[in-house]
Amino acid sequence: MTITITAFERSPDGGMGLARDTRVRWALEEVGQPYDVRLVSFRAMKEPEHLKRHPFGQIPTYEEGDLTLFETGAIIFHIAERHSGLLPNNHNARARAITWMFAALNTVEPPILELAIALFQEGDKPWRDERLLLVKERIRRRLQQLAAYLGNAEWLDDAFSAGDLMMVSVLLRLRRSGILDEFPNLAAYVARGEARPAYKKAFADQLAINTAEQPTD
Ligand code: GTB
Repeated sequence: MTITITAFERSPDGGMGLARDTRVRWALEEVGQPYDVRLVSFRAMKEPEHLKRHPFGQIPTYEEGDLTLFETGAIIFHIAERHSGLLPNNHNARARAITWMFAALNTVEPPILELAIALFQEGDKPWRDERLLLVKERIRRRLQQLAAYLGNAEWLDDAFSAGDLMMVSVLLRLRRSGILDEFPNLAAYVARGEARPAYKKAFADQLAINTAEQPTD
């Protein structure tokens, strides 16, 4: 059955891979599933046709036959459950991999999202610098804990899993801030994720869309 995902027609990052469709693309590449991409503009995302797929008017979405999903975490969990390659067969190892997916989204990503909000939506506020300091402090606290847990291990729990895919994707958002480089083992962990052929293919495909000549209307 054909899989169709949605992605930004033109990503605000110009194709640096930070928009969440890259996570879904990466998962699909890891499990070897071909997919189509429906590109949507910011305006189209808020129109009824797209709101039927995504009640909050965002990307990514995932369609496969009569199944339509939104929320990157749910989409990647679905892909990992349907196809082998992203979740171990052992029940306990599988539960731990799923735990890391949740940890990436619910524990590590929130302060990183706060940083984006502080920089891009609250940058003109008089309290900007104080807030930035607090938010960066929260991020560093989380990264210290994660770095201590990871130590010299290659992946979070033995073999690469959907938990690593999600954690690496979340940490990638920090690269421009320089904070990631304060934690050499995490920076190396992210580099290992980026070196995977599936990530490279996913990144290249979304970059190609964002660097292609855009039609003028
Ligand atoms: N919880 C949802 C999920 O995990 O799927 C969040 C989805 C989401 O935030 N989607 C964003 C979106 O559609 C794109 S990924 N935004 C448009 C809107 O809300 O109107 C977030 C994102 C966007 C751009 C960059 N960037 O350019 O650096 C990074 C991340």
